[in-house]
Amino acid sequence: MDNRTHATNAVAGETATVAGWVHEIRDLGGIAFLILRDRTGKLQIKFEKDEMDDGLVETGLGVHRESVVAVTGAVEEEPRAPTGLELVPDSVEVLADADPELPLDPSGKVDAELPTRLDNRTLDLRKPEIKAIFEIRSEILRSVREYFRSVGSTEINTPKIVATGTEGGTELFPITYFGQEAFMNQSPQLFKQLMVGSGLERVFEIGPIFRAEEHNTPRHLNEATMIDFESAFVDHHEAMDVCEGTLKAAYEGVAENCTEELDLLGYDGFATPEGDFPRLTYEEAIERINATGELDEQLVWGDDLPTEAEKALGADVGGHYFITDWPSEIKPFYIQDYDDDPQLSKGFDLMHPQMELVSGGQREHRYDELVAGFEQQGLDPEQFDYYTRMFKYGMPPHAGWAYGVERLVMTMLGLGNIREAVLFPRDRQRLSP
Ligand code: AMO
Repeated sequence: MDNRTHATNAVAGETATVAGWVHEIRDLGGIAFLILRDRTGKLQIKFEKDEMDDGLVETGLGVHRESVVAVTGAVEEEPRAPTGLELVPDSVEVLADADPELPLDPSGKVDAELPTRLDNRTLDLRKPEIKAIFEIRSEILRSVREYFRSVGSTEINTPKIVATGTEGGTELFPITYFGQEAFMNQSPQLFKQLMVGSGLERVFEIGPIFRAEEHNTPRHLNEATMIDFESAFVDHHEAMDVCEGTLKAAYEGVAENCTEELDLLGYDGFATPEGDFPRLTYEEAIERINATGELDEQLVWGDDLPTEAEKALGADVGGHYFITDWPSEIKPFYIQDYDDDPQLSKGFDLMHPQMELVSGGQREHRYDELVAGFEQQGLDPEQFDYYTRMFKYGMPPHAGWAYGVERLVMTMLGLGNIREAVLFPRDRQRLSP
């Protein structure tokens, strides 16, 4: 299929065909270099003008930057070349010429603003340090899948076009489905729960979710990728154990398999989280936040945590941690409350010092309590009949959670904007490309 030699696999003494992009042409007079770049790195191609065929020199040096070329020739050792090797060409073929006016400079010498980069993502990802983010994202997903399989979880795919929302009405994107109102799904929540009652028992899904978030922030997207997990016969504490294991597996996979990418991103010692993550109750969390004195107004029981509160607590804790036992009122209808204190829920969040990464909890699996929960939150249980009905036919106790993949990438790599962690972001301003 692709039988070229990659730039960094060239071996001195052999004849090789390399193919890739013209990163740069350096003309020193009698001698000139074409720096060829492919996904593995760069290779110097040497042109000695007086000693080589004129046509060959003209083609090799006349080509515009970022054109795609295939070059065949002898690979030689050259200590002065950046990689210690260079290729002396016998033939140069231009496979795709590039316009001399580039919308951004993939060599990175000229900085481009984020919107320009996102408009020209193809060129943006020719920069090794940008490509590295997506190699790492891919490794995170690989490690997470492997971890899920190791704990006996089956990968599922659930519909993205749905009749009802699950996470609150205002965030829904409506669409028309053959003349009927439908929505883009905000979360696989109800489907993954239905599957713990099926023969599968323990499932995960990695897929897109859609939210009509009004706010345009550095950590919200209107289309994101979620890693969802749900398991029968576990409680919220065991679900947190799997959540913590997943996060550690992702960091370990990256530490082990992405050393070059971490180097490119300037990491000097990439720290994988160690030890058990602290589990603070919501009550302890607000006490600690209030004690930092960072907030203008003290938080009271029942308040959701504003961004400044998350940051103050994150700085205080100094690593990943869970917040458990949230007030029932600020958690969704599917989260179970404590029987001895219905104000308190078995919902939890996994926090990075900078932001929330995961929400989850023990679910209400008892039919009557579930339907009562719908009514308490002002939802019509009739609309969710396809879901509640299955709770009449043997729904085991279960718990689960969901990560936002982009937030995981963003916090792992210290990216300032969530858009850096997604190829083609969807936000209030951006619907194309
Ligand atoms: P929640 O709504 O908290 O929970 O979402 C789970 C995680 O997904 C990420 N996330 C987002 N990332 C980027 N842009 C967004 N607009 C966005 N919205 C959410 C966050 C968040 O922590 N069904 C529950 C999960 C469960 O209980 O299993 C849910 O969707 O990292």
